[in-house]
Amino acid sequence: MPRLKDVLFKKIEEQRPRVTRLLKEFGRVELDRVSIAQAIGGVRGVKCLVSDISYLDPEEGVRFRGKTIAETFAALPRVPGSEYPFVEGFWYFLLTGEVPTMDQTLQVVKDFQARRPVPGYVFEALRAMPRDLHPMAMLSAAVVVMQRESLFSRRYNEGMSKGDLWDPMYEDSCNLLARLPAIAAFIYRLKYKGDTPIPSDPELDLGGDFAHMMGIAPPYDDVARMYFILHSDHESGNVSTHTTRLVASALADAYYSFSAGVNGLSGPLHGLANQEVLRWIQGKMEKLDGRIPTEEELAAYLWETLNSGQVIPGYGHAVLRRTDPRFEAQMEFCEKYLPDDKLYRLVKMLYKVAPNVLREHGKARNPWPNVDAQSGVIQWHYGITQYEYYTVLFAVGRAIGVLANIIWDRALGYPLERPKSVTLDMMEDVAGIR
Ligand code: NMX
Ligand code: MLT
Repeated sequence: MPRLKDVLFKKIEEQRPRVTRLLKEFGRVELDRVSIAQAIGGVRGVKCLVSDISYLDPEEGVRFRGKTIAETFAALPRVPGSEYPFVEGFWYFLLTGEVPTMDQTLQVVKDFQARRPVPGYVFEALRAMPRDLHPMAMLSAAVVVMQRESLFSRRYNEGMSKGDLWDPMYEDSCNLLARLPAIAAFIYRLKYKGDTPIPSDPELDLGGDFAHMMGIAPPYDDVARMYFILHSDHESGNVSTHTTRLVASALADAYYSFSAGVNGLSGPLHGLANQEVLRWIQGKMEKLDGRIPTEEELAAYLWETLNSGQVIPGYGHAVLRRTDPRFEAQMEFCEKYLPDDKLYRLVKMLYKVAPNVLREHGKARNPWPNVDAQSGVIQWHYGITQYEYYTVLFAVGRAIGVLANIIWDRALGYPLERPKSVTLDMMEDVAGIR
């Protein structure tokens, strides 16, 4: 049976001529134009990035390698006795675009198990950090510290051909991805469980081992698998994917690049919103001495937040114009496993009330919930009440998508990313007002 790396290389060889042809024969064909509003407004909607890993349709939501979330979950081999697929099989799928067989999946599981041991100095570095450091800062630092292991940097320094760069990028990415669950679980148990790490179980798959190292019983293993897959990628323009690719375009290795992506994810308008949702909801419950608010009370709280100039966390999106299907996928899980959970009932009520309030407020282009509106509820239910930790879970999932992206970036020889900036004077000249 060919290894994932061999299957990937075959795919790379198939794709390379497509890029060469597009560049050579059609390089001057216009994909898009840029307006002043777009230049000032965060490059919203400008088609200027390329990725085959996932695509985000505003009306439909994300597709991973052409498959919707439901199709992805249905197609991939499942962990025996579990309702969700192996994360390792999903990695195979994102990298190659091919749904792996069970044997191919198990081959990756085995490969990842061998790559799993985290160098001891990473844990020592984490232990030396102040315990009240945000877990995202800890994660980012741990990943950068592990840069010492980078094969890409070593081989680049030894001098290697541009066409081969994808190979050590693949090795670094697999090593990093295989080790991230142990690092994330270590941070959790260091910060919140009195430094009581649980060693990895070498027999388990990535999701199962993560649940085991967190010390949380099933079905949390399925929560982990679902969560990591759902958060993996959201086409390429989102802050964490774009940052990781941008940094990697300077031929920085996977450790430096992903650490930068983690830093981007830690912003409250991006991944940190899942922590903010819980903080916001808890804020309301505290005011009511733990009581679930009525719809009217919730609407008044939404207005209070908006009128004080803050955003409603977990609502709105830069691209989506409907309820995020990742929100719906998590809702399905909640309906099945925790329909009576207090927080879940509140999130459901919020889903009923918030879109109308946001529409009436009239600013947000998309009044519907995004992935972050739901994810903290599930974590809280399974005992992770330290909501500042939630974005770390998002980051472990996001690693799958961004690392797949940077392997392909090197495989297809994409160059240094370097867009052009203009001055306000220049824009006023173009507008004819100066
Ligand atoms: N609550 C209040 N105002 C909002 C919201 C919201 N949830 N969403 C958008 N707006 C405002 C936005 O701040 C902007 O105001 P202004 O004109 O004063 O600058 C206006 O509506 C237009 O923004 P949009 O074009 O609809 O959204 P944009 O693409 O600029 O931003 C987000 C997208 C996701 C940053 C924005 O919807 C937001 O801040 N949402 C809350 C935070 C959040 O949930 N982020 C997580 C996104 C998903 N993720 O994981 O990354
Ligand atoms: C993401 O998953 O990255 C977020 O939904 C943000 C985005 O797509 O812009």
